[in-house]
Amino acid sequence: MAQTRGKRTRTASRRVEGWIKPVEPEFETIQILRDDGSYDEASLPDLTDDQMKELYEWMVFARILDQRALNMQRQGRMGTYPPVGGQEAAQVGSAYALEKEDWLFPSYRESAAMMVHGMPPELTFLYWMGREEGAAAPEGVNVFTISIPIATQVPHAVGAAWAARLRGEKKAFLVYFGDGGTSEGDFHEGANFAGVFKAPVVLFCQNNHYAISVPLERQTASRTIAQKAVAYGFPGVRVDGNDVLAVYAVTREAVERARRGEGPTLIEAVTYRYGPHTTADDPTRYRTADEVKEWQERRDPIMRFRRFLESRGLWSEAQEEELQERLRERAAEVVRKAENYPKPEPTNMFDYMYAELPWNLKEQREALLQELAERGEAR
Ligand SMILES: Cc1ncc(C[n+]2csc(CCOP(=O)(O)OP(=O)(O)O)c2C)c(N)n1
Repeated sequence: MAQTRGKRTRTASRRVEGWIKPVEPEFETIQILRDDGSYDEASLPDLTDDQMKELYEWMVFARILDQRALNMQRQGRMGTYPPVGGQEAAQVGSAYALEKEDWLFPSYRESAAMMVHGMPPELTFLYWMGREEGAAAPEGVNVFTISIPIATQVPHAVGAAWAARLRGEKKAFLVYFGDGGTSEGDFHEGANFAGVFKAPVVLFCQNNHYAISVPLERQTASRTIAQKAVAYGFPGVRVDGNDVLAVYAVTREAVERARRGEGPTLIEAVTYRYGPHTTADDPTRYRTADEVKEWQERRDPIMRFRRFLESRGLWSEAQEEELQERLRERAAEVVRKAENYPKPEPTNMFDYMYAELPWNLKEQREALLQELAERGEAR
C-alpha cells in the first residue's frame, strides 16, 4: 500500500521485523540450601563443621544486636538505625568469604558484614548514637567508612581496588549497595571503570526488593540486577541471598577471581528486609503484612541454616539455648561499651578540619573554652 506524505511516496509494511530481539538473558538464581533446608551433598562449599557453626553464630548474633539497636532507638538511646533483619545470610556469607587483608566498603545497612570482617560492633552502635568515633575502624581492620549517600562507595571501592592492582597487591575489595543504588550514576561509573581497568572488586548488591518505599519494579526494567554486568564486560551472578552457603560460595569465587587479576564480578543477592528502612520509616504504608510473613515464615535465612545444621547432627536444642544466652550477654556488653564510651571533648568540632585554624574559628574556640570555664565545666 502506498502512503503519501507531502510530495514523497513511501512503500510501507515490507516485513523487516525480527532484527531486534526482546531482552531476555537468563540468569538462574544460585541456591545450595533449598527453602526447607534440604541440599545436594555435592554442591556444599568447602567449609569445616566449625566454620559452618561460626556462620550460624554470626547470623544469630547479628539478629540479636539488630533487635537491641531497634529497642535502644525506640528508648531514645540511639539516634537512628537501619536494620539488617532478614539480610543476615547475604551479609555474613559474603563477608566471611574475605581474608583479613581484603577490604570491605559498606553502605549504612552493613552492620553484620562489618562485624564479620572485624569491626567491633560497639563502634557501629556508637556511630548510630551520633558519635563520629564510630565511623573509623581500628587500625588493621580493613573496613572503610559507612557511606550514607547512595552508591558513592562504589567508585571509592573501585578506585581503591585499582590502586591496589597498580601497586601489585593481591587484595580483593568487596563493596555493598542496594537495589536502589543501581539507579545511581555512581554505580554505573564505578562498574564501567572497574570493567575497563580490571579492578579487583566485587560489586555486591543486596536486592532486598525496596529502596525505602520504592519497589524493585519501579527501580529498574531489567529482569535481574545481575545482568547489568553484561554491559560492562564482566560476569554477573544471581544468588539466593537467604542461603548463607550459596552466598559464601559465590562470593568466595568472585573474591578469588579478583585476587588472581581476573577483574570484577557483580553479585546480586536476592533477599528481603523484615523491618523498616530505618527507624524513621513505616513500611506498612507500602507493603503488605502477608508479603513480610511469606519471607519470614518460608525463607528465613537463620531458620533454613539451622535446619541444615540439625540435619547434619551439628546442632541441637541445648546448643541453641546455650548460644542464645551467651550471645545475649555479649550483646549487653556491646551496649555497655557503646554507652560508656568516653565523652568527646567539646573542642573536637574545631580540631579536625583545618591543619591551622582560621582566626575566626580560633576566636570561637577560645570563647567556648572560656564559657566552659565559667560554668565550671572546663576540662
Ligand atoms: C545520593 C542519595 N540520594 C538519596 C538518598 C536518600 N536515601 C537514603 S536510603 C535510600 C534508598 C536506598 O535503597 P537501596 O539502595 O535499595 O538500599 P537499602 O536501603 O534497601 O539497603 C534513599 C533514596 C541518599 N541517602 N543519598
